[in-house]
Amino acid sequence: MSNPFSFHLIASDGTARAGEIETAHGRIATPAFMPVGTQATVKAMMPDDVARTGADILLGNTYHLMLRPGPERIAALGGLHQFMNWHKPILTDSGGFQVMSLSQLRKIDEKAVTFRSHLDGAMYELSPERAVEIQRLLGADISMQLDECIRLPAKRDEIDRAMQLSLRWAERCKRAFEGAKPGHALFGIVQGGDDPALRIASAKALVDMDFQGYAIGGLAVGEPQAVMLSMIDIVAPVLPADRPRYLMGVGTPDDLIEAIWRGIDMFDCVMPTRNGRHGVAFTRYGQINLKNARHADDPRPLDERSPYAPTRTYSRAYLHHLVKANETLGAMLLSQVNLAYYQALMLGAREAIAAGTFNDYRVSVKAGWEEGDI
Ligand code: PRF
Repeated sequence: MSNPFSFHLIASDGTARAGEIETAHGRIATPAFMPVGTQATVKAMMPDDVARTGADILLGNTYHLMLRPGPERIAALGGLHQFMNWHKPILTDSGGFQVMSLSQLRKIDEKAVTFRSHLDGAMYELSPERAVEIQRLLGADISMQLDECIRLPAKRDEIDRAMQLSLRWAERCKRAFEGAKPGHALFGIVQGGDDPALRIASAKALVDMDFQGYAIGGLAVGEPQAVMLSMIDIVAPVLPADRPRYLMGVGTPDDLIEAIWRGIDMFDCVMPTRNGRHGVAFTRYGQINLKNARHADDPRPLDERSPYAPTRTYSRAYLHHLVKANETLGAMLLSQVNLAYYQALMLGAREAIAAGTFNDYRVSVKAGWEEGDI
């Protein structure tokens, strides 16, 4: 029998928090960044390499895996951890957001979202109950409720409707999750767009339902960073201090630092791996576009002081060459370099929070991005 799911705070510094989540597949130090492993792989990376960057947990996607290879097949093959050879915790997103951004022809009603697969045109139905069942078949340590996320800007009526529907789906997901194995958790998702009153109403209603953790969804969907941060400022105080808080699909290193400062514990984003595959490195000096011809003769590594060996080892000239030649190794190395940078940023945040110096840390990492490397 595995340990129950738990979260405890280790330290706080103003509203910033450092803590630890315990799951069926082990511990997650927070603030935590979750690399995105959409199709049962973090693109261009071996699972051991993902772990070596410092990741405690990965994100998987209900939407992609329900279409291919199918959750029943993954369950028969021993679950997602076994299938992809990743034996640390996995959080799965519920699919609602991906249906909205990827599928053609979709219809949302009270019962479910019905959509046409972007792969072969077949019709699928994803209800709150099926979303929970799929995540159980995958063996997710942390499952997410099915929600409806809408792009901003949007009319208040539309934001309100999607938020209320998400609350009703939250209740159905909670009921469907009853009887889950120990060490597994279900998180609710706060919606409400850029409307403070709707955000507060959503958060309060979810807190009354008593989830094991709370996500803030519906942000980084077209609004300015200042609006996103003000929504976190409004929602975080409504959430219980003893549960983890997850900002979905965010973001840049600056977004992460600013959100941690406001009390967020968990993040996921495709940015480090996607930008890496497109030739962009994240470093203490900010983003470096290795496609740029100015790197062609540069023998320096990306960051000679990095604790991560590949970041110290390969010259900018070599990385430039790999990227220009479209070599697979370029995508592999830059995905690793970027995830290692994101993880180092999280480790630095955890240490600074424990030391009570998070604001100094925040100011100094931002100064590094501003200064650049020349
Ligand atoms: N809901 C879900 N997944 C998400 C989001 C959301 O609102 C976002 C928004 N940034 C990213 N991923 N279920």
